[in-house]
Amino acid sequence: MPAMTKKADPNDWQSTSCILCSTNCGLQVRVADGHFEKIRGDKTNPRSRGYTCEKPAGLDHYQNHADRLTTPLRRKQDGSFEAIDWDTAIGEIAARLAEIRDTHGGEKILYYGGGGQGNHLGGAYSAATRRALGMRYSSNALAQEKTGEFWVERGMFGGRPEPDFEHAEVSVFVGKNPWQSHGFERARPILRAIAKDPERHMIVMDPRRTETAELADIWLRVVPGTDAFVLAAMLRILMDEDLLDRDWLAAHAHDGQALFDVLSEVPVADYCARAGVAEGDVREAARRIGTARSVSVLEDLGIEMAPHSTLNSYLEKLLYALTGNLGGQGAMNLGTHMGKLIGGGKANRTTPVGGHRIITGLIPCNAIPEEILTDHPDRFRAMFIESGNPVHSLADSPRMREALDALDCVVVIDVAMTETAQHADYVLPAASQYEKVETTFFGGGFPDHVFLLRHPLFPVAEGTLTEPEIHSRLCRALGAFTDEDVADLRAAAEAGVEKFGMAFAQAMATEPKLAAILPVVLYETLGRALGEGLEGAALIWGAAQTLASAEPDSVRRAGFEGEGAALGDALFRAIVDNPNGVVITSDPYDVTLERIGTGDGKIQLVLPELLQELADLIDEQPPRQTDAYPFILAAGERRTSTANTIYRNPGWRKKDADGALRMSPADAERLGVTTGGRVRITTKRGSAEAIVEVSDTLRDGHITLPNGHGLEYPDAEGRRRVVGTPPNELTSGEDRDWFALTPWHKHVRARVEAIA
Ligand SMILES: Nc1nc2c(c(=O)[nH]1)N[C@H]1C(S)=C(S)[C@@H](COP(=O)(O)OP(=O)(O)OC[C@H]3O[C@@H](n4cnc5c(=O)[nH]c(N)nc54)[C@H](O)[C@@H]3O)O[C@H]1N2
Ligand SMILES: Nc1nc2c(c(=O)[nH]1)N[C@H]1C(S)=C(S)[C@@H](COP(=O)(O)OP(=O)(O)OC[C@H]3O[C@@H](n4cnc5c(=O)[nH]c(N)nc54)[C@H](O)[C@@H]3O)O[C@H]1N2
Ligand code: SF4
Ligand SMILES: [Mo]
Repeated sequence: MPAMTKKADPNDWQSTSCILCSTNCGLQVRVADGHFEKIRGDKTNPRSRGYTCEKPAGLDHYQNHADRLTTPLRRKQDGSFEAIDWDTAIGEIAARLAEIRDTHGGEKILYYGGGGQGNHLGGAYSAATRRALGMRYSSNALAQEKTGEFWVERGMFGGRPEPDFEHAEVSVFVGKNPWQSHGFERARPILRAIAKDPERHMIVMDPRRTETAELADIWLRVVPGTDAFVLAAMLRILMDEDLLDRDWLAAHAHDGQALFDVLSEVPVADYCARAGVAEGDVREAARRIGTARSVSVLEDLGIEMAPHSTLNSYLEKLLYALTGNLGGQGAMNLGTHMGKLIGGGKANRTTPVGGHRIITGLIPCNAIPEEILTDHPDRFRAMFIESGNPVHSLADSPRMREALDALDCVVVIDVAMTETAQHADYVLPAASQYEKVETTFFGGGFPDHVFLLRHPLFPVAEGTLTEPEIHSRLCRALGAFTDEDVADLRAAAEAGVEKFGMAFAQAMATEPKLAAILPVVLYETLGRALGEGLEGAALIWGAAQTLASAEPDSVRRAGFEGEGAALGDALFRAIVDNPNGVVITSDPYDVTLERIGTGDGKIQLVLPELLQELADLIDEQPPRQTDAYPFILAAGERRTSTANTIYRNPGWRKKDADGALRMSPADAERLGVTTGGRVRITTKRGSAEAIVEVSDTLRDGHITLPNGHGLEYPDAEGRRRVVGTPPNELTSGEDRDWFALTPWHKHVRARVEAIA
């Protein structure tokens, strides 16, 4: 097959995308000598249209830093690591995991991770290794934030509706600070435009006066952890004031009577008082939502990582579902999907030891330690961790370390020597996200779905391999395939993509051995024919074929032509040729109602599992401060100085270098501290030090720490130091949602003392 793209001139600006948050804004960069030299927004990207925030300016801190891994490592008896070569590493890992499979069963090996904010291809290729080893369980960070929301969306809509804030008359943010955390394209200009426009309104529910709250028309400053009361009150007001879209509901939703019965018991004034918000403001917010032409709503960690997590997600979705804001410009819409962000998996599965609900195929992160630290015969015996740092990012870091140390074998694939890698038996160094083809499967937008496949900007770093290559070598070492098995498909790929498509379909239908490791087969055949650097794009060909066959009209509306496989091939070619992003599907708004995937195409307003919790709110008093723990700590706030743990070098932070503990002026005065002063934070789980920043954006009794800080990194003398406060030394896996087990990181009871 001829090479699909010309080799880039290093002096040219090259299109790529940012990997620091799920928005993945388009970038243009110039690179030289293995470094980023210049970085700017890509005006030709159809989605971000030149926008970026300040964070990608530091991307060289990701690409080049002192903690990058450059060789496979093996743990020695004394606990230290020794460098080994790739063949030894692959051979030993395959042998040890195969032994665990043969002794205890492959399902005793837990897969964790698979991707972060900018890379989802590693996880997609891991499907082959997982099948080769008989692994059945997996988890990743989504199962400590979004699984409750996914369950609600699946139950109500059979899909994941996307907001359209660019056009919404009313925009609602619940426990979400898009000014800092984004979560949709061009967040800051869009927020500013809404704030300026007298015809459009913004409603924000947040206990802190965030940058987004500053721009809001109505800011509901809830007492932390009381959102369920406010949301329930708003729904009751919509009912009472006849603001439900009854005709629309009759046409598009199942009967909601069981829900309305519970809502009609909600005491509006009482619930507003419990949440510390003025009833008039809540009524005003409900009226705006109920009377607007279009409403878009976005929730995030502020309600997901807080009491009533899954119930909050349900009530938040009802705000737009009951007012008919599904389908239409400025409202919520159901788009197309390129590849799978979340696993499907059989329904009603539970975890092997604790019997916890598995949602969208993911074991709740909070269950992981208890599925290991037990003598139960079904406990996990090994973990395969890829592009995830559970020791640092999951609740209760001490217990996660204990769990990893109790396993028979831990394998970590990462670019950096992380807190998790420190506890591995084998560490495999991956090529960075700018040294290989990569992409993400986050939502691509509606009505136009933009997809972007990044090309490598740098050669694969010495000593590292890409994830597809690692999985291919593991599968080979496990005996899952040989060169001979894929020889015919290789020849077909060399003859062109059309020939390959037919041969591949045939092989998948007749050779179960190859079908089981489909991603690696694609990589070894079509991938090799795509040419150096593009091998990992092979799976995207498969995804393009799947999309073209599932949504041919949407793909054609985006300008692609062809029948059957030819349509998928055309789509694939455009994706590979446009690293600045390409519109892959285009939809009319009314397609949303046709995409409701509940089985009969109607919205489910009643989720029976959550109705009792909603009814029981009546007996719940809001959290009271206690003498032992007078503060509510939000452990993990998005700031200009945070990007999960993607930047490990603290030198990238120009502001907030230490990741300050924010507190209100009155609290600071009471404790006798000022900005820059040192304090000790103590929770029931642990204790840590932090520097204070006095901030009038906080309520009294509410304190916040940034997420992603407190990483270990070598200083100028090469000594490993922790800079900032690692939030999960303070959190516990026990404080969590009963339904999805989501941790209450925004609601950690804490005590603070000044230290001299
Ligand atoms: N700069 C930056 N951006 C990021 C990231 C990053 O690390 N840095 N990470 C990305 C990721 S992985 C994610 S998941 C998103 C998360 O994005 P967000 O969820 O927006 O981020 P947070 O700041 O963690 O929490 C949002 C808000 O919840 C509020 N909050 C706290 N307690 C409560 C409460 O009880 N009720 C309500 N209503 N609100 C409350 C906080 O004050 C905060 O403003 O950000 C993404 N974007
Ligand atoms: N207390 C508290 N804890 C939190 C949060 C909070 O608000 N409070 N936020 C939570 C949220 S929402 C999230 S999403 C998680 C995020 O936490 P994690 O899922 O652990 O994710 P990241 O920090 O995004 O990065 C994961 C890993 O990917 C590695 N990596 C980068 N590029 C590559 C690559 O190309 N290949 C491989 N193999 N590895 C690579 C990085 O070095 C890093 O170790 O943190 C969670 N933890
Ligand atoms: S908004 Fe997110 S993806 Fe866009 S430039 Fe900032 S960090 Fe990168
Ligand atoms: Mo996240």
